[in-house]
Amino acid sequence: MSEGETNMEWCVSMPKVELHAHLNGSIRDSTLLELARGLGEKGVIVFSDVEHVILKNDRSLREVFKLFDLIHILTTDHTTVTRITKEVIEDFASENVVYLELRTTPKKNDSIGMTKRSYLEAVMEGLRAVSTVDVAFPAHNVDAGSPTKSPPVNDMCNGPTRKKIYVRLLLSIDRRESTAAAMETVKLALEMKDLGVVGIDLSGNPVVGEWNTFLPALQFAREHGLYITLHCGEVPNPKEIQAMLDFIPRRIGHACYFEEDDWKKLKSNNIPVEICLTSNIVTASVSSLDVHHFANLYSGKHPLVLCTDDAGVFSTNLSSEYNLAASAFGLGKRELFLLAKNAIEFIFASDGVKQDLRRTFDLASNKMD
Ligand code: 6MZ
Repeated sequence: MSEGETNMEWCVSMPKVELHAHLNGSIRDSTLLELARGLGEKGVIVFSDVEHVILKNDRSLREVFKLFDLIHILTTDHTTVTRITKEVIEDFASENVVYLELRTTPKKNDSIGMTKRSYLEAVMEGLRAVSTVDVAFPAHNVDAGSPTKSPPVNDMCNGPTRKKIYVRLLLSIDRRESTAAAMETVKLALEMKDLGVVGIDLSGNPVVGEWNTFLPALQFAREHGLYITLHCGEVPNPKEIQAMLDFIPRRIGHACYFEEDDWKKLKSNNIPVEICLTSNIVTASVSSLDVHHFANLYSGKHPLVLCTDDAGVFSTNLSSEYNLAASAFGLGKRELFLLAKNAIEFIFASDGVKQDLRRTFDLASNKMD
């Protein structure tokens, strides 16, 4: 592979690993508009009031969480959850994401007979509904999780072979939830552990809720073999950041408002960071890419992975995030490729999947220039 400059086309063609993508944040605008129009016709919402909210590009962190409340009104029924899951997976696969850890908050809505479990089953139905690519997911039986049984993921995905994407699920605890609700999510994740649920995420509006509310459920999850990733330092909250780092999660997301002691703790424990450049800039969690912590972590060889966060909400995709990192931080093809490949080491799936993915990247590297 040459040392040369990258461009968008090259970034799309490179295999990639996505580890921080929220299902309801990754929906196509066209789907959201269609759903909003439908609810408008039924008189549930006023379409003209929400159209511009969906299409708006600049969003503060506060506005993002207001938008999620709207998105949830549009999407939270079983059929729609299945549809958006299918579309989101197809969209990631179409830009050559070869491993996707998709996270979502199981939701309960008595009025439509939705339980956290039935929500998750609707998500799994969406995985099965994907027809344009092969989805490797334990509940499917096509994913053996072993390099001997599963064929290598299609190398550059441009050839005649069908694309294949590994998908694993993380169940999110929303910071608005109680300890009991968080525990219910963890127990559901444990029941579904053999079916492709690999971990727990703590997310939601960072100014809402207390770390101590979620800690018992997170401890329980870890004791029972689930991996944990935490949204950490998305707003300034020194005490919470220290408490989260003391928990030593498997990964954290964001790390925007870290102080010196936090960096020390993060680095000494070698905790990988999920970096979401566009999300951080759009929400003004970081004022500009010139001062983004990516540069310092990257030059210090700290484990990190580029991610989209909410590809729909922030109008981005993973290839754009790599392209952005290349231009903002002066990375060439080889550096970008290694950055993408290295993410394999921080995934929550089995060693067999990791080996298969390493092979995919090695095959691709011979073909990329
Ligand atoms: C914190 C976020 C987030 O779970 O309904 N979410 N939490 N920070 C962010 N940065 C912008 N982006 C998304 O997907 C949407 C939910 O993911 C969390 C929020 O809880 C949001 O409601 P699901 O599929």
